Amino acid sequence: MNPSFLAQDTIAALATPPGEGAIGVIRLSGPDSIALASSFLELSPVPRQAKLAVFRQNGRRIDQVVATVYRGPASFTGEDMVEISCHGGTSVLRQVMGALVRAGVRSAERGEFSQRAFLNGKMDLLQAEAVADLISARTAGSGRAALSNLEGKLSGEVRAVRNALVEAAASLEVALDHSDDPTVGTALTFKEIGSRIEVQGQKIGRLLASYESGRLLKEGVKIAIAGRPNAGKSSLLNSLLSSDRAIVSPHPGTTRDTLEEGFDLLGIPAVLIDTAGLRAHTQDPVEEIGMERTRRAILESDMAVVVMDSASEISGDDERIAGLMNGKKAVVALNKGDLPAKTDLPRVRKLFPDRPLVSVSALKGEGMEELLQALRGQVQGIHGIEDPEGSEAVVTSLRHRDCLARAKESLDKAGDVIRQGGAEELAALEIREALESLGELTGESAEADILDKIFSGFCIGK
Ligand SMILES: Nc1nc2c(ncn2[C@@H]2O[C@H](COP(=O)(O)OP(=O)(O)OP(=O)(O)O)[C@@H](O)[C@H]2O)c(=O)[nH]1
Ligand SMILES: [Mg+2]
Repeated sequence: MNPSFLAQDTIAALATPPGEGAIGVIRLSGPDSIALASSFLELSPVPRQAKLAVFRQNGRRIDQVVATVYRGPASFTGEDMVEISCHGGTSVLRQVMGALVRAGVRSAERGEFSQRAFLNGKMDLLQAEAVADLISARTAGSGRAALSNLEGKLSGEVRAVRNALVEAAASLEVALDHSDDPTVGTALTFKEIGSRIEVQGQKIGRLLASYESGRLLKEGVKIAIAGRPNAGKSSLLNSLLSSDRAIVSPHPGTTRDTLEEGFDLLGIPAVLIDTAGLRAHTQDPVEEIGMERTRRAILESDMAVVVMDSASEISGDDERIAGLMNGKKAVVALNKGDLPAKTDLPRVRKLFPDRPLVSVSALKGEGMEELLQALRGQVQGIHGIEDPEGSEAVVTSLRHRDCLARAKESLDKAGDVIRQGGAEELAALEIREALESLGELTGESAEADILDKIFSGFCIGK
């Protein structure tokens, strides 16, 4: 981190989506932002007080705006900032941005406001990433998890672990430095250090376990819709999405390729995947490729909806599909419930033991609520996903998981050394390694290129 970072230049960007809108917000950050903005419009002398003003360039009126000044460090980035709420027209925003750039403001890079906030100590890396997660959250559940991390939930827990370990490492190092002088006491005894390492290791373990729900909340629960040709998979997808997304026809083998669509599973983000129907024999090489994709989609999904045609007998294809569901979370949708039933229900139960069965009619849109509840029930067992207030810290990215896993590994090694009465310097080294990994997580010891990579994934104006 570069403490002399504080603001060589002043940046600006449109903070709202481009296109027409009631307002479009342009924000500036950096040492000259207030002086520069003042050359175009009259600002309130009082920070955080919105003021109605006219944005003028060379005496020409461009827009009537509302501007707010923030004095650093009491601002999002920690620098002086100005937020100008313009009318959200493409031409107005282009002219205002153009005028600022000609006056010496630089157009901000992706994530540059957040990066400045991070570099100025306004938030740590986990919080900055949570801002991006909150912006891209597609459902209430993922938004809640992101907000709680933005407010510092995850950072707080990681910091508490770090503090406990710093003390343990310091005690070990004092013991090392004075190993020939038994009169020098340390804050913690060897035994206390051992149990502290164990407790902190368990805490990291719990955070690691939250990755499953974190990933699902961020990326969406992948739900493959599988079944034999013509069972009504594409019809079911369309019915759940309330749109004609996939082609439906009476010809078996209509769907050739997998088709994915985002979906709100009663507050939890999901991705529905329509697949090509699976059958034992086909002469068509394209259909064969499609079926291979179906098998892969099932394998890679978090759960499946097996669609069966309840108006016909169970076939060998249905049995083979049941075999693919081994060890997979699944719900069986007995489709075409509007037609006379021909399926042998006890046999279906035997084929899919312990799996919820729901009778639906994709054609008529019946039974969808029950199907959603059954799918939601499959998600319920996942640690932390049902947490209504987002009160548990949730790890949401592979980066987080990797840092935590490395920290845990180092701590486990340190624990082993101490248990076996081994060398203090080895244990101290492993604890230092763990601290380094945790520092990478919060950004304190993250390399510049890692930071650049993270922030460049943000949107412009954030
Ligand atoms: N009566 C009735 N017909 C249905 C229902 N669901 C689907 N169908 C009909 O069944 C036929 C096949 O539907 P699709 O949704 O294309 O079936 P699919 O499983 O996607 O088939 P493939 O893509 O070929 O694997 C179409 O003629 C649908 O109109 C239902 O609930 N009731
Ligand atoms: Mg289909």
